Amino acid sequence: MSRLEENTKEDTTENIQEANQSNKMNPMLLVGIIVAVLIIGAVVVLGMGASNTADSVAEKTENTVAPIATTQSETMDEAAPENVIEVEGGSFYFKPNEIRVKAGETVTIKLNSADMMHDFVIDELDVRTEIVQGGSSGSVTFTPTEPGEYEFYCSVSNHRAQGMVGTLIVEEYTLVE
Ligand SMILES: [Cu+2]
Repeated sequence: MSRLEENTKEDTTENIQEANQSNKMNPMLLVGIIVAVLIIGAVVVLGMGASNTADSVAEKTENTVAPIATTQSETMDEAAPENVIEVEGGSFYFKPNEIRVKAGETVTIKLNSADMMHDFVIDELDVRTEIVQGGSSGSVTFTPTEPGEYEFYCSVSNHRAQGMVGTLIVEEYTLVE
């Protein structure tokens, strides 16, 4: 056997040993990489899971909130533009002191206080605004069903006796085409 051949043989052996070593190293590296990937993957999945949960919570919150907002705006749209009757309350009067509405129609009475505290009350119809301060206003929405005349008054102190009274006239509902 020539020397060259021996060298080649040694080289080959070394190469095989190196290959064996690297084959031994690779599994450890692979395990390390797999563990790292699993950890990263778990973190990513958990992160996505968490954000998905947050998203769905946000969606649920929106879904819960939205209908209320819609209902409120619908209610205001129905009541606000057409059937609001503004009444001024002062010491000691209502202006106007005669209000006409139609039976079956929803009406909002908006009481604007010109001075001090007043409210707007109709006992028979269970109608009552909050007591409002001078310069501010309060309202009550109701639907009278029985035609007739109803007294409204201010229930603060002795305002009713001093003249804070008026008449709500509920007229028979008639179809207008
Ligand atoms: Cu009053």
